[in-house]
Amino acid sequence: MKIGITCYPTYGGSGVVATELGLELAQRDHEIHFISYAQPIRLRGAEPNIHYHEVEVSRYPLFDYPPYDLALATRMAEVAQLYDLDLLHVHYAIPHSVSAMLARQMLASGPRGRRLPFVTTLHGTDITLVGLDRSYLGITRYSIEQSDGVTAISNYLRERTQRVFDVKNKIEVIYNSVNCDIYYRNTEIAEKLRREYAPNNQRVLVHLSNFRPVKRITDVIEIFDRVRKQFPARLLLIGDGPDRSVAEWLAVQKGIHDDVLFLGKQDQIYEKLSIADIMLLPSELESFGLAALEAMACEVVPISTRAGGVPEVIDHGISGFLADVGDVETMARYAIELLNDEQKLREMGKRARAVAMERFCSTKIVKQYEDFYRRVLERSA
Ligand code: GMT
Repeated sequence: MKIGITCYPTYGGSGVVATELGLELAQRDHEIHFISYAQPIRLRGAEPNIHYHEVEVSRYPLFDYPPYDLALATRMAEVAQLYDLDLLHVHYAIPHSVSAMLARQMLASGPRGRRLPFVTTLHGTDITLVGLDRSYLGITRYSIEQSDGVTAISNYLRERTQRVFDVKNKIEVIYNSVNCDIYYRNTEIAEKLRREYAPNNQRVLVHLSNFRPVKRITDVIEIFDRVRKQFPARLLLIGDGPDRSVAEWLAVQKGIHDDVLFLGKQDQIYEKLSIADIMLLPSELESFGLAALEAMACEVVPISTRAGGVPEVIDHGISGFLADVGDVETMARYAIELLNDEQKLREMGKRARAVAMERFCSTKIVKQYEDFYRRVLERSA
């Protein structure tokens, strides 16, 4: 198949999922065309069967708000025409599904009157936060209903979309995935990184996100502070975003800032995960929690919240721990208990990897997307 993929190319789980899916599809001999305003961050250089088409957004003095969605629609239609795409797959509804809908209309009314179906994958914040804003609600619902196929990354997100948006079309759940060949506990790399990040054999806790309020970064610091009172430990904070300075200040106030390492945005996250014992993800809401899954694949035990789709990823007490949102005492207790029992920590880490491989391995999930695309193409033939 020839597939156009659009996503947010910078940091964010939806862009990661879209890019990894594109890479996986390309390896299975599909021709993949990424269409976006920048090259997706996890594209690993020149890859066979992968093409990237940049969307240029012209700026004019009259445009206080450059219309990216229109430039994107135009580019989608052009690329589809030039490369004879079979379908578009957009990740994140706003504005990508609206642009895809316009591209489909443009091609249908063009000289060849060709049909270009599009699939929308809902990731979470496009529905739970942004989509519910009244300025976007109507168009989000409309573009979902207009999609030729809709997928959601968890049962939680499917139900929530159906309930809140009252959309009539069927939403299929296809879980997020992780590349288990790249994400594994790499002991060779870990040895080198340990010298850098935990030279005195400290315990390593990790958090990975875009530091938005929904991630509750200050809870991460609170949990770490409690753990740090019991063991020599280091906290690796990977990512960046609006709540970084609040977290920095809290770490300073608690006198633990020397052990809280703000690493900023990072590539090759799997390397850092290889030295971690525990991943802290105390979010207010996660439709899935890709960061927890990536940790699990690297045998890092996730401690997270019973929020949104997280319980579909982490089995409490088996492949990680779950607590109520804001309950930092319980999350710290789970971490301390685990770090006190090396055998339990390692066994749970291994179980976490086994779950990642059995249920969320990208080689399995990519087949579900292929199958979904085929059904969409058959329906729209
Ligand atoms: O969590 C974010 O802030 C980023 C956001 C995104 O759209 O990129 O993440 C959402 O999609 C990820 C990939 O599907 C999911 O793993 C995250 O759980 C989801 N975030 C939320 O629901 C808050």
